[in-house]
Amino acid sequence: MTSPILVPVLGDQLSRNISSLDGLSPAQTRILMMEVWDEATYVKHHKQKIVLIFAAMRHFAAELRAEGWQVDYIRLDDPENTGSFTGEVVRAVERHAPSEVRVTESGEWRVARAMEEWEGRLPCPVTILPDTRFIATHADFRNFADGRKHLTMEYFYREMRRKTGLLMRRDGNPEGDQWNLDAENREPPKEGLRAPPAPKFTPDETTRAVIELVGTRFADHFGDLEPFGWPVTRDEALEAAEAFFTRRLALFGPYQDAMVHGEDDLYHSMLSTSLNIGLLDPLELCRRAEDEYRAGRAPLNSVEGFIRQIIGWREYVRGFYWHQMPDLAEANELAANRPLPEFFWTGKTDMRCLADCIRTTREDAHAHHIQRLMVLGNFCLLAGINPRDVQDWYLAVYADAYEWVELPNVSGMILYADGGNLATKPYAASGNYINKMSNYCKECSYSVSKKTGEGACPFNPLYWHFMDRHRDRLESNHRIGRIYATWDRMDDEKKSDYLESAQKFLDSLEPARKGWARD
Ligand code: FAD
Ligand code: DLZ
Ligand code: SF4
Repeated sequence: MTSPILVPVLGDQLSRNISSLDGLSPAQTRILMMEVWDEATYVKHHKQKIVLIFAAMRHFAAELRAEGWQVDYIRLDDPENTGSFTGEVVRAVERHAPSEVRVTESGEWRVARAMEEWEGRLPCPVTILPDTRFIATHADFRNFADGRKHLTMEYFYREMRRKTGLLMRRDGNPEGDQWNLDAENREPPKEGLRAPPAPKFTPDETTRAVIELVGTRFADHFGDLEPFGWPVTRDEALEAAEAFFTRRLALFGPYQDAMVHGEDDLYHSMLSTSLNIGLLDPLELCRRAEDEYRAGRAPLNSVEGFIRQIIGWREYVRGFYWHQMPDLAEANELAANRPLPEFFWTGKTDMRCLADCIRTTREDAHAHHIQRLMVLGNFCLLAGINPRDVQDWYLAVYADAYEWVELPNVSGMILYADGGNLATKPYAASGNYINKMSNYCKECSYSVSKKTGEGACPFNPLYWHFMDRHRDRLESNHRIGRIYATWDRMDDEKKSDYLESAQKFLDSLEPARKGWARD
């Protein structure tokens, strides 16, 4: 082959429809895939996340080769491996003297900045193409955001419904005459609520080799290595999706916010890991969900709820990330400065809700949305944990975590660190909310009904401590300001009981030792 086009395909671009391969033939192309130390360690990812990416990359490379593509696949342990994307692209250019390097834009700011420097370092042109796996382009988001005071997701979501036609009627109105059925997505769990299990996939020889590699090379990273059951090929991901549509979707809506001890994922899809690396396409999933509604097999609140998560939240946070970076990574509106407690890594806490969410995170590299938001996130918000520690934790521990989706959720949704651009109010809640939406409290060593003092659920005093210390910032917020009338009606003794209980609890937190998230 003379002067091929070199196409680096990153670990979250494992799709035959990736824009960098569009219009190319195997004869003119050299694909480059690389397992690199920098990506595996810029935060110390959960072991299963590294297995997922490397195993999916190796399977994808094998599929491409079977179709006739020429793939340079650089393994982590290849002796010449430089450990970075840039180093490997430079080496591949030296090997093949390509006429052009063509790549799909990176999902992350950090890597996008590195890619922008390739042109200056390489003797050939570099073309960076848009990532067409997303429904909203960067320009779509800019058009939505320009001139708006608040970047409310709801209005963006409606534009995405119109753009895709999903759950739209011919007359231009939404199916069911309502855009958003969120109010029908909040059923507390019934006694004994159990969901059909999500499929787990037995690792084949390729995946087993990666498990061994990760067990050896990343032994000090957080999380259980096995059992590993995530889909690592498109066929497996499609099987997981089908299982969701036929067995879980119908009850996804009502129980979207419910939490049950031991039922880690309830009716959630467990598809984010496959979606985020390109094994599944967001639109194909939404159209499949819509089919279930049209065939009368799933109700509107479930199907709209699922579609909203994908063309609403997922697209929105991606647009928001690129719109707000790089400032978003540094934002700390509430001046939160407490270090993350050690128990986020060890799971050793008497708070049963937190212990359970951390356990599922350690075992599966996954926790569902309300666990991430209203248990773990709510704790970080109320306790005033600094955004940098929280970002590192979420980025490291979840198999679906990439900065474009993690950061807006962490800094915007849970911490209010962006000053309310993403969330119109902080998602602050006392133990009451967790008690209503879960069965955690029944067997907790704290009492959720006790407000202060020994044995009181820590969320109760922490809630008022948070409200009190941020009064200046939050009182004028029309969605939360009314809460101060309740605070003001309390007598001074009760107020100081709350504040003292919270302070005592905060003082008892042991900060995480260095080295969990980064070396
Ligand atoms: P389901 O509940 O079945 O939802 C379907 C799909 O909708 C998901 O697969 C996901 O692609 C999308 N989705 C749902 N909620 C969101 C959201 N808030 N933002 C973006 N997409 C969403 N999701 C990630 O993919 N990666 C992350 O790093 C990530 N970090 C998060 C951090 C915090 C603090 C919070 C509150 C949420 C985070 N989420 C993240 C969103 C959400 O929790 C996960 O997408 C979800 O738990 C994945 O499980 P699932 O596939 O079963 O989701
Ligand atoms: C997350 C990750 C990890 C752990 N390792 C690799 C890798 O070795 N090679 C690779 O191509 N991609 C990896 N990834 C995913 C990248 O971090 C991701 O592609 C970039 O962050 C861009 O979004
Ligand atoms: Fe969590 Fe409080 Fe309930 Fe215990 S009592 S499970 S700490 S909300």
